[in-house]
Amino acid sequence: MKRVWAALLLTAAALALVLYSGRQPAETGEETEDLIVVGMSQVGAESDWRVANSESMKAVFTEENGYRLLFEDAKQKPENQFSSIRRFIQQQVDYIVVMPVEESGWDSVLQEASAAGIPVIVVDRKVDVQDETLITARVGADFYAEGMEAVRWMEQTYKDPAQLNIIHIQGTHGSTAQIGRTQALEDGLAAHETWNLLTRMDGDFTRAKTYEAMTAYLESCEPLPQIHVVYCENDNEAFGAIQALEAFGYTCGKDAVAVISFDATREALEYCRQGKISLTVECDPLLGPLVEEVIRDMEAGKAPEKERHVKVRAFRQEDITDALLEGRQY
Ligand code: GZL
Ligand code: ZN
Repeated sequence: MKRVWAALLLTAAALALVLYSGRQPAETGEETEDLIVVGMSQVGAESDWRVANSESMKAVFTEENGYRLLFEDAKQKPENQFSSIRRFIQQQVDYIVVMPVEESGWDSVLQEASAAGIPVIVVDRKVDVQDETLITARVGADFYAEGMEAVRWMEQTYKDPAQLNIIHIQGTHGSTAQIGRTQALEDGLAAHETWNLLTRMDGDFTRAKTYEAMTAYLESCEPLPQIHVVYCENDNEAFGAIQALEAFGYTCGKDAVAVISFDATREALEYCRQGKISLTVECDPLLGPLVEEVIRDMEAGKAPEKERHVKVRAFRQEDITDALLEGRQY
């Protein structure tokens, strides 16, 4: 009997605590003492970058830190994100954090979140909505600036080339990372009439898709083209492209095929140290702490910064040292 009394007292105390803090207990099924409930919709697990990004979120939004994290993986399908967010709204979470797959299609579901009074934090890529007030804050990179880092490297590396043959491998169509990195290369092509786009293909940010697409392209070429630059919109595409190129007898590296990639994950830095990747542009995936800062600000009644950009850095072979690799968290 004593245990029953104790349980009753505990529940009453927890309820009092919840009422005191004015936080409506989110209906997450399990009893949530005064944890901040965060509904999180992640793109998927398509790349090394994405895995590091998810780990960074899970490392911050823990019960010890005062959170209950409801983490859902959309398997790169926008429609899965919309249903996740509608679930979060029903569960009356305190915050919605979304890493959007694509920019379009968000207006109605974010209006529903707004009507439910749930702040939405957009992380990494952007959403394209009519009413910007539907987004409380965005934390992520400037993808066009990343692309321009690569275009400037091309300009410095190939001074007035007779003809620079370029293959462009795009990321997930309609994602901000693809849009920004593509725009930079488009601007480079427009600015240099001797830059020649051999072909553009869809790598969807994965190694497998890129390996298939590059293999199919090279099989269609008779004779094999002279390739100077392969512009891959993330590291995993670069790994797939290199595998296919080498299978067709190409050499990737200095004074051969220059492979450019984005993310600067550990494996890409290794490729860069071997010279197989000529330039990899960093896009920091460790965004968990920045997202938490937004939530802490709001919990303290402060208006969070509307837009937080992470820094852009590029790595060439000569930049890769043991110390750099040891210091990397992803
Ligand atoms: C960039 C992120 C991209 C990475 C890819 O911030 O959106 O998605 O560059 C990932 O590796 O798939
Ligand atoms: Zn596509």
